[in-house]
Amino acid sequence: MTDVHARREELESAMTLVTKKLGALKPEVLDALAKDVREGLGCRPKSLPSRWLYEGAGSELFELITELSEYYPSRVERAILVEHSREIVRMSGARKIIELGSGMSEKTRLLLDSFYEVDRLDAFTAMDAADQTLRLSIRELTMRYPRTAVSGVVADFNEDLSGMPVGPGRLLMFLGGTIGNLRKGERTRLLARFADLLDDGEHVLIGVDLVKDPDRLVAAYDDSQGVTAAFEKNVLDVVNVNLGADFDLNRFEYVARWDPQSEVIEMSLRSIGDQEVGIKSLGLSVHFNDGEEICTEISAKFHLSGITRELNLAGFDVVRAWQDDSEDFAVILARRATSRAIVVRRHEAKQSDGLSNGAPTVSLEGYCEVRAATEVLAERLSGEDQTVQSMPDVSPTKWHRGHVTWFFEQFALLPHSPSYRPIDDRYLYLFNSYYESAGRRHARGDRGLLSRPGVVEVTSYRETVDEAMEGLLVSGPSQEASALVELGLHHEQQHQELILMDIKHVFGVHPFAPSYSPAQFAKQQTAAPSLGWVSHPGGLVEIGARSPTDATGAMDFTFGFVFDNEAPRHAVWLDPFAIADRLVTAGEWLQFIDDGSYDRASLWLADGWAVNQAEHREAPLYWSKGKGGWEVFTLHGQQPLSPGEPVVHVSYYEADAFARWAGARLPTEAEWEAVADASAQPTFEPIALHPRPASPASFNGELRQLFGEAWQWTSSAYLPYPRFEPLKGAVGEYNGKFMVGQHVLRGSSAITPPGHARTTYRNFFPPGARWPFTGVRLARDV
Ligand code: SAH
Ligand code: AVI
Repeated sequence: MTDVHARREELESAMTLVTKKLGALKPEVLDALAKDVREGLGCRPKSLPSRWLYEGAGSELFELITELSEYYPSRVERAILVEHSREIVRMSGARKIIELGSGMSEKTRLLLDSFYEVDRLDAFTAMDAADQTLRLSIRELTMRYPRTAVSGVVADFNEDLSGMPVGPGRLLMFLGGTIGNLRKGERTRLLARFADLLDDGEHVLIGVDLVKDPDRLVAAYDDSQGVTAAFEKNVLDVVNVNLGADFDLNRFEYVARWDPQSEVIEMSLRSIGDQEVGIKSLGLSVHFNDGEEICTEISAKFHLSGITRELNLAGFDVVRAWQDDSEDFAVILARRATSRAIVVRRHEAKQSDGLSNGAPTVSLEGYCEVRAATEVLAERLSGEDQTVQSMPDVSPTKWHRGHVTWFFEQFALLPHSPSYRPIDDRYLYLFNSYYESAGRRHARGDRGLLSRPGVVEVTSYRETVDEAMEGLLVSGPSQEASALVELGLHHEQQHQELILMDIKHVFGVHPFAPSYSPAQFAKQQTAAPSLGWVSHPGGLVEIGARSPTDATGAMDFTFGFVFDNEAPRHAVWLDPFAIADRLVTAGEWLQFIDDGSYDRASLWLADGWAVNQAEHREAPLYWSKGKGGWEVFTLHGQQPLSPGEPVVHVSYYEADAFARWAGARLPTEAEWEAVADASAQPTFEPIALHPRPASPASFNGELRQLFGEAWQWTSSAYLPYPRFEPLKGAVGEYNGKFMVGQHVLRGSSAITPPGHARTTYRNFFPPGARWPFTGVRLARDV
């Protein structure tokens, strides 16, 4: 006990000492701090990059952290290095050591000693953003290793690695678990940069903290003596001293929490009460709501398999990984692969797993491909076709082509291409859809009144923006700009589907029912394969996608693109249920009609019944009775109704009434996703234009028509998932603000562009909508 008390007192006096030592930053560093503070505190959620934690008293507070009983990583890494340093010397074959985020290179000395002993330490270069700490460290190391060329480079490793010494025989060390303080996208980029800078056969040595019992993790980052809290709060002092801010550190409390989903410790400072903080040098006043947090740092924890995969994708092969007996921490030696292997791996990574879901990528080719696909859809349409708006929900093709272009102009070019000037300021008004933050806009229902700009002007608008986008894409856009372009491409794909469903409506109200595509159907089979049921035992399932934002709230599509409404992944309880193995067919719908169902109030929700009465509904949209029986209007023109094809263009009310009539119900979106997750994933089939009959069942339990035929109404209201966060900035208006009065549809349709669908995709429409390609899959309780 006495020891603990004495230690505590020692720590307290050390903390008082170091918190008084607040040095001012150099002018060039000050600019970087000003930019980070302006950006990080100017948006929601608020954040500050963790590199600033080490300024002022930060580095010394961190040294105190490493001595805490709860903070095991430094101790454990040190023990691994003590035990294995000789092996590392031998296996790396290195003579020049470089350390990133070196701090005081305290543990590193163990390793350096082993190199030095056998005369293999020709050079040691320490790289760190914290200027004063680095100087101190270099002074000590120069004395310790007189035969070695010791040098220091002050740089932010996320921004500038140009000070990296040349080879051969380099070993690049990144110890302490600091790689976990990077966001996923930063980490991927940094590892790839390491591979680019090193030569074939050179090595990296990386320390990673491993996933473990959350209680131990939280204790390590929220110690009983409050040293970590003082370390995190120090960043506010750094802003106070260097930018003339008046943060009152007593009005912020430190919070550390474990996020089991992303396997990250999130550290933040939470405002105690509403408050206004002035930042004199920036001429800013920042408001904090009571309880609002500033994310100051994340500390990701790893599994050996995951970090090995990340290293492989970046271009390294793990030579050896050393762990302590409790598997708390790992030190990994990895060898830089051949340049050819790196090119192949990166190409494969892009094509397949995790890094991209095969849909648009932010390469120039990816951009051009999506943009061209829109023009291919519009090619069949005359200027007049492209101008008509047949109802307020429908937009003219010409407007869609302009609007998707405006999206890139407004969100990618204007903020990220300083020399870009809009071709015509009026387009910013005409082609804004619903973004309040982008200013005033033309009324949605009046889009069909715009005879000008004509299709020729819209085409040249597209070309001008494409040219500027090419410039942006080849200039190596920032992570934020790339993410916005990626969002813009998925947005454009959504409008490709809208172009087709809207033009179908435009042609559908035309007295001669023109056809969009003259191609005839392949002869449809008439009978539907019999309907089967796939059972699910129920229980706790997980649905949804990983969040498309990182810990600071910035867009991060490293794990594949998803819209914000698909996240976060969360648990849902399901009771046992069964789901139909195919969609409801037109033939089954005919039986529903023939049974007088459109006239039986008992089958209908009140709102649906009211619509039936007001509009004399008796069949799905686009169905009509012709001389030879029921006909259906399609993008191929008027066609006889084929009983085997899936029913499409029914409202939620109709879907719900049909399910009741059939003695079943609609699935919830969680039920749909739970079964879809275990079934065939969406393919890259080209657009079919009209839903096709189900293939005969090949074996039990196979779900057919999940994707590519008709969107499937679910009984789930379109609501935010638990802990939903809209995207940061103006694009936060993309989805979240529509989360009322609509229902979720799952799957995709015969007009969804290839590569756009996902198992977690949440489409949504008001319950009365019939002009989208909406169909029905039944479910029932078991
Ligand atoms: N490697 C030491 C110190 C770890 S503390 C150890 O294991 O004990 C993390 C170090 O990384 C600090 O010295 C900090 O200044 C540095 N650092 C953090 N972010 C940085 C950045 N973006 N660029 C350069 N150095 C950074
Ligand atoms: C430097 N880095 C590895 C530390 C960590 O464990 O993430 C920083 C730290 N922050 C709070 N405690 C320690």
